[in-house]
Amino acid sequence: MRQKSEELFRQASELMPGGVNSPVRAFRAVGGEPVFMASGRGAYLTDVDGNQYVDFMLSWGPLILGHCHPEVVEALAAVLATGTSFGASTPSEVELAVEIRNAFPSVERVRLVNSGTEATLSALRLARAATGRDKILKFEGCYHGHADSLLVKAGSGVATLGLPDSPGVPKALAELTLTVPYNNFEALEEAFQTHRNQFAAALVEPIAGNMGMVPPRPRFLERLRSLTEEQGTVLIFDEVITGFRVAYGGAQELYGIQPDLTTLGKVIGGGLPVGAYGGKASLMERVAPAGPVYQAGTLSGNPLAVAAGLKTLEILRRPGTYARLEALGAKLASGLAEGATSAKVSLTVNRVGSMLTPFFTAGPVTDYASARECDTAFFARFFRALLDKGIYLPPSQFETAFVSLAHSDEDIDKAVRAAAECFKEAGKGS
Ligand code: KE4
Repeated sequence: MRQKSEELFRQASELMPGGVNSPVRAFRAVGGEPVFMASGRGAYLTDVDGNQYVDFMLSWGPLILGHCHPEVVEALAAVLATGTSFGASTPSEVELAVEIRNAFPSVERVRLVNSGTEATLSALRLARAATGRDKILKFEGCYHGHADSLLVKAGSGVATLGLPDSPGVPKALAELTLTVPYNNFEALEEAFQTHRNQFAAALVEPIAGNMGMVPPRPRFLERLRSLTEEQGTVLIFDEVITGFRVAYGGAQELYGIQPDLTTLGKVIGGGLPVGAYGGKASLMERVAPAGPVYQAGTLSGNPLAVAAGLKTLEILRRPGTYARLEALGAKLASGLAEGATSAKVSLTVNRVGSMLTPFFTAGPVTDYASARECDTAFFARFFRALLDKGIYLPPSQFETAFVSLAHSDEDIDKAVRAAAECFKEAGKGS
């Protein structure tokens, strides 16, 4: 079934930690061995053994147009003919900065980097420099890349400072990060009372995607915005997933809230390595060489990534794209929910637009604690059964699935039919 993948995984396991270049790809949350991919086209992946899958993982979010969109491939080919990297400014970087600013009015200045991690760590450094403060606030279950200050788990009490969430993170640094439950108003108020006027930044996924998909409670983001305003804390919206995904202007367009800084990634690179951070000119003008806050990158603004991103955004600006993404997302979510109900499986499907998560719990799922109530063993069986039927979900209960403009109604119908069978199969136990 997947002999070549298995052989490649054996080789990879002797060459790379866990046999992968990013942990979640290793399938440890779902069992079995990772599938090695040979190609992607539209909504489909083909693995090295020739098995085809309808892809709902979409490279963890970037491929909102699906794989190898012909116009994106054409744009990349045109750039390839002129060079791949110059380490110097290019006209296309200016174009992408204009498009980002047009889509995100809060982003008066922007800096392109090479990953979401780079974007968030740079935004935090800038917030600390601008406020002269060291403490930061983040939310349990939100992930912002692997910067030391962000690999921190909640301390013992809600308002106590953080503990390292990975070996190698200095305790002294972790103690500067406070982690509170997402969507928890009381914890938010307590944090800002206990550490009044001490937070340099509050960093949040305005729609969480890394505990599975969890939308903000009504008025939660508004309260966070007013508390940060009152106390001179830099509000950073991590829109690496949601930027250009849930709306062309991201979650801040959807909810009408302007953060001080925004981080972006994924979609703006169209599948190539990219990240960005930006916001108020009064903040961003502190970034080198305009100001003293240092940040740099050999491949920042890389012409290939910028070309793929520009073409992706151009296509997203065409009429009807977000209505189509909404319709596909709604069709998948309702199909999964109906299948679970008829199979008598406890399922809560959270969705905003084209990002969704089927949580194997009665729900509701509003934060990390309720997400952890999920029957992850059931999810693992469901994932593997779906995979064998040619449907590729993200290999973890605590990740977000996506649909793209390349998915057809038939693709969704196929996934819903397969899921209906897999609810029953997975329900029969391991
Ligand atoms: P990267 O450094 O992986 O480009 O971006 C980090 C990041 C920042 N902010 C948010 C909201 C993110 O979701 C991410 C990365 N997302 C994960 C999956 N949820 C990437 C997949 C992986 O780690 O392999």
